[in-house]
Amino acid sequence: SQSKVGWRYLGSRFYYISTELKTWSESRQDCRSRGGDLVIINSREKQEFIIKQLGNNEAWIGLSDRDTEGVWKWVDGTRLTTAYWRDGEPNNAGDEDCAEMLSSHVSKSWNDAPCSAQLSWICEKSAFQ
Ligand code: 2F8
Repeated sequence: SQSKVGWRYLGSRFYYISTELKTWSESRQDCRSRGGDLVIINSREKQEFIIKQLGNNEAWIGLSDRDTEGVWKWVDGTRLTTAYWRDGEPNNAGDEDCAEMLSSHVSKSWNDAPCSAQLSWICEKSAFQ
């Protein structure tokens, strides 16, 4: 199996926060090359865990509305249900189709940003592979 150096463990899954900066698509490619994908945040526990790992930083998560404006989907194709947007987000300011996590209040920490922005990113992969 692949290296787990730099990965943190929660609930049978590993999470990795990059130190480099990349666009959303390049970030996703990196996660896939590591045997995972950009993180899907589908519980309050995961949201809290990721916020703690992130520290004073911002990073891509596996959420975008690139296919249909205003329809936010996770990288596994599922629709967004529970969301943790900042107040006033997503606002598509300019043209923003990719979601990032910012270090702010745990229940309000996401922003939509231009997919071409260079940010850190968060990968997730199963512990069983
Ligand atoms: O005030 C919220 C606003 O802040 C920035 O725009 C000024 C963000 N832009 C980028 O991250 C590129 C907006 O996404 C955000 O809505």
